[in-house]
Amino acid sequence: MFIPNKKVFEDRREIFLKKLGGKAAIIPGANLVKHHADCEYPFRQESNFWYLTGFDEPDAIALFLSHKPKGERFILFVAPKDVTSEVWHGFRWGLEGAEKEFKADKAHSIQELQDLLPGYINGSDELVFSIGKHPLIEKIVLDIFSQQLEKRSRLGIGANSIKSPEIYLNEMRLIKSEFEIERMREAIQISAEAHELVRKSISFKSNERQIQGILEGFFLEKGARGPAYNSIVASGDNACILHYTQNNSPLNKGDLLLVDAGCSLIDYYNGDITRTIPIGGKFSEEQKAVYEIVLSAQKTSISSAVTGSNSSTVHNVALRVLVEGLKEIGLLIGSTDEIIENQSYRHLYMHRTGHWLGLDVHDVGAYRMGDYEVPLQNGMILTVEPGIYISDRISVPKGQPEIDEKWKGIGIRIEDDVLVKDKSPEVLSAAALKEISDIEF
Ligand SMILES: [Mn+2]
Repeated sequence: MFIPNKKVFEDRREIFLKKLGGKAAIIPGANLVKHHADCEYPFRQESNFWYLTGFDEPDAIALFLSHKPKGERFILFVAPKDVTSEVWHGFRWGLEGAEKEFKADKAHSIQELQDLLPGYINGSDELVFSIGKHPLIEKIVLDIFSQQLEKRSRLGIGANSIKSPEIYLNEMRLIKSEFEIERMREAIQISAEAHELVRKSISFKSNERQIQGILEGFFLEKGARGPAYNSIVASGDNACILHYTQNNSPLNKGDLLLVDAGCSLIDYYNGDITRTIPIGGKFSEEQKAVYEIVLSAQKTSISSAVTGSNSSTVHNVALRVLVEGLKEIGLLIGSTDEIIENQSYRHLYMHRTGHWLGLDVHDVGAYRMGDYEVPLQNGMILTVEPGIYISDRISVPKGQPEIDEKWKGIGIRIEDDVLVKDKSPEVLSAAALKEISDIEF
């Protein structure tokens, strides 16, 4: 059974409680979700709840009561021990485990939430709860809040507003601690090795689905929880569908294969890597030309991901190289500035160049606030993933050249996971090779 490093979670709770400054936070965990009939999707804990508790069971709720004295601030409501239920569904920590192993100041059965919650949050001027995300308990929280509002108008006590926990947790989660960076290294290393294994096995495989099997089998083999998100295994023209997950087409030797996949560790840290490789071992002239543009955009973009830069710069740097390259091969015409200004590249490159990566694959944290760009800092981890997707799904913008058939069906993305540092960023996914000389065979 996995018991996470207790100190890590204690430290996080301390920082969170300090940030709350007198408020009472209600942070629900995830519930099981029905797949069909009596079967559920694999359990996936809610990331904020996990980040603060390390508790990996469904139907739990954590309270953080910064208005209470030390020793009464961290309360867990959990599913109680129940022999019959545990025989069917597995071990539970119960109330005692929640206090002993997960360091709750006090644990209760989840059944008691409605009765006990008002007492716990009394005395706090503000509540912290994410509205719209937890339908099972939202009514309980809002009923209590509404009673408190009434009380407040008569007696001057009780909560008078509800704030989002994201205000406090997003900025904590955006900067990764040393502990988290190590966990991310492991998730990303396993993910990178899986991509290497795919390339080495591809000659013996004939369908996208078999590649998915290699990836996800490797994740489990290495002790990960499984894929961090639905693996994208897209050969040929399928690669032009950004979130293609059918993964059931035959592999043709002359095509490219785009694989966007990463694992999630037992404690939910994720890798997110994309590689595009020639199925038959050699790029065609056109495939190579497009690959070189994307690779060059990606490397230039990665080198701009340093302390003090920002995610828009990382995107714009990649975009400029892509546009220049597409002009060179005749798929765009005109001035680079105008093409960018008018977005007349969008039929070939239609997404941003990256995102934060952590407990969520698209991790929390602002990229910009209005006109203000959030500067990159040591300890942030982001993906850098430019691409070019050539198909006739999106019509060519006015003034741009029609696309010659020889280019169609080429979809290329190259994605690495990058740790921001002062001088040069560290590519955590470097074990997955991407140079043409390394991936041709
Ligand atoms: Mn990504």
